[in-house]
Amino acid sequence: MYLALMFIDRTTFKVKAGKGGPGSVSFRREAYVPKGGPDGGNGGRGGHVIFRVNEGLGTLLDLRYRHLVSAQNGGHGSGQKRSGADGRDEIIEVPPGTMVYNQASGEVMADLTEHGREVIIAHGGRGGKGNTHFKTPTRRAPRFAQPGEAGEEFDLLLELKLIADVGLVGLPNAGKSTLLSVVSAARPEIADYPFTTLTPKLGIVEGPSWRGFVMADIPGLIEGASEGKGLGHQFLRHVERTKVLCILVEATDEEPDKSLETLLGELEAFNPVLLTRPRLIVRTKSDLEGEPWGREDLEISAVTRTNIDELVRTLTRMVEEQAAQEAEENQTESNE
Ligand SMILES: Nc1nc2c(ncn2[C@@H]2O[C@H](COP(=O)(O)OP(=O)(O)OP(=O)(O)O)[C@@H](O)[C@H]2O)c(=O)[nH]1
Ligand SMILES: [Mg+2]
Repeated sequence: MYLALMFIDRTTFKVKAGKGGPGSVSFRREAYVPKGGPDGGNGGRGGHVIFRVNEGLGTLLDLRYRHLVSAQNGGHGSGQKRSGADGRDEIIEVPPGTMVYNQASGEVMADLTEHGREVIIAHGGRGGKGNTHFKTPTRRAPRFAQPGEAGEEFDLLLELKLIADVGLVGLPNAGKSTLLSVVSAARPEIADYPFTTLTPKLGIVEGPSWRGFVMADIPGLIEGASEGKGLGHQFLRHVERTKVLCILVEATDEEPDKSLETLLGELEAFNPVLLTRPRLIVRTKSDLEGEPWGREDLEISAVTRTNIDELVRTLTRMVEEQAAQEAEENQTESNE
């Protein structure tokens, strides 16, 4: 059942580890030593492409614009047995829960869960051996060295399962789907009649902070929803898992108090814990005429984009605060 509200964030790009540096062909040149032996050093290793889990990230948004991630090549070996420098590793940070697939084979290359964990996804090529390495009693002056090996290269597919952070709650026609469509890339159906939305839709909202959050548009709730009336009921259980509720009441609603009571009543009847969730009361369609109300935290219009940035900022802050609080509670629980 929860699957319906699960949303899969996906992105693809190519990773290319660095090539190993070539080994050097070199001979000692010293005064009074007529024929110096070989002294060519090894090439350095190519840089790896490494993935690191960062629990501060919530989506794959930051990676969406990358097409190729490549690490540095290893340095050349040189005379006096000097090794080339290793290429710099390239580190990509991903949120916990990221699955990394090889796009060509479909094979799972990594399943990244714990914060701080690092995995080498593409290994840098080994540096070539310098000619010093090839010296033998019968071959005192090898005039060759190894080239560096190529780094690994893969086309990757990353997937992350997301659960909604913010649930939009409102009567049918309140403007939930319209709001989702202006703050995210999601394209829910929008129409001037109730029950347009039949199944929940999710979208990723790019907020002011780099984390972003996931917003769920659920079918409108009506009185009796908690007992199974209308369409909202079966989806109320998804709202149970969101961090923040965003309650929408439209400006043209002639009985906004009654609507708000209905919505809160349905949430409570379904699960009283929902009333303890942080919530933001938003009056929608502020571009339309309506009686002044006063119980809203914010007035918005999706059509004129009034206060949309403010709404996103506020919700981002609320999601972050709630996430911190939940993390703290989990911590206390695990210490008990
Ligand atoms: N004037 C105005 N109309 C809006 C605004 N937001 C939404 N609407 C209109 O209100 C109607 C309902 O919008 P939806 O976004 O489909 O409403 P919903 O809450 O998703 O409705 P259901 O899915 O049926 O529960 C549509 O005709 C929208 O164009 C707004 O800010 N201003
Ligand atoms: Mg809708």
